[in-house]
Amino acid sequence: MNVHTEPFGRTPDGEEVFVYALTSSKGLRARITNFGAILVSMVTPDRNGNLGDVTLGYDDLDGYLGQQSYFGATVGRYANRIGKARFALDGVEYELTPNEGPNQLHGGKKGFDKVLWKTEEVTAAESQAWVRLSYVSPDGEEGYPGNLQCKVTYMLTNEDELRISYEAQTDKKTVVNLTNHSYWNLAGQGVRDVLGHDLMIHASRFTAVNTELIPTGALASVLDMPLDFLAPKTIGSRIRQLASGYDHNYVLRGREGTLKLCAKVREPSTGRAMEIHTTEPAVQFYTGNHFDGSIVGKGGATYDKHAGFCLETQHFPDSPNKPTFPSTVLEPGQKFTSLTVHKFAAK
Ligand code: FUC
Repeated sequence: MNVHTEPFGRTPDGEEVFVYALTSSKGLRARITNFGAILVSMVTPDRNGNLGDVTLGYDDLDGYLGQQSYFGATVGRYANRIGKARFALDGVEYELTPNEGPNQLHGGKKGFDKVLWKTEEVTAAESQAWVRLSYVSPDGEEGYPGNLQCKVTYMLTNEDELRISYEAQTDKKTVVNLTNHSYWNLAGQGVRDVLGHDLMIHASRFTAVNTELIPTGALASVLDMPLDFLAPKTIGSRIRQLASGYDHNYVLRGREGTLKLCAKVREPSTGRAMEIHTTEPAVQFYTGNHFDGSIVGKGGATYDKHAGFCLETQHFPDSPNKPTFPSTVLEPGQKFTSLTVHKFAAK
């Protein structure tokens, strides 16, 4: 395995930003920047051994500085939505920065995707290579209580896996929900839309939501709905039955906290496949519904509607206001941990 560090530009404050390229002996390559702890690219072979970048994003730091799409980003302190941008802990009300109408999305105006992370460790060993990034989110940032010390580790293995793991600790009771927001296209980024990918999601229920995508508290069945991916189907097979595409939080089968199957995806023209396992209880499936061709991404590609899909492993949206949902509370003295494994293949 191999790790290569390259300069990636400077933030508007003049701080130097880097890209860490992790390469496996089979040629898989993951590039990660410490700005936003973003996965910049993921190169994997197709069934004929042709290498291709399977994530959407930008060629340079400038693209990421102002981005609204969360390409490849680490999302926090709370991924997904918190209704009315508020919650209470032990009778104390916390008001967050609203950034989607009255609600908060993906950690607020300046979430973890827009801050510079510190590089803790960059290592290449025989069968894995990894980079560990850290960020201390100060007490009160975007309205959240507690200084939160966060770590994200991206590890590439010789087993063709990209393993993304998280750790967090706080000095005051708080909430935390972290995810990676990569947009995948296994045909190769910018090639065509993702509607022809075969998808299986290991979930029979989803969190029912109101018109602002805030959960009602009910867990509804996917059966007999376009949301049912228990048996593999193409992403496009029923997408037209939905208003603009998929943007749903699926409740994964299996026990929370254990590494379990989340989803399997395969792109027929290249044979590229990806299998996701996670310790998280849910996954947000999003089909890039907001893309309209106006974003110029890597290699000059323009991203049209459904140019990529996200499978964001996470806790349920609005958990801080939903006592029946798995808890996202983190107490001082506890350690939050989370792991998601993406295994790539071509067949
Ligand atoms: C997903 C969705 C949101 C939003 C964002 C860019 O997480 O849940 O609706 O559009 O991506």
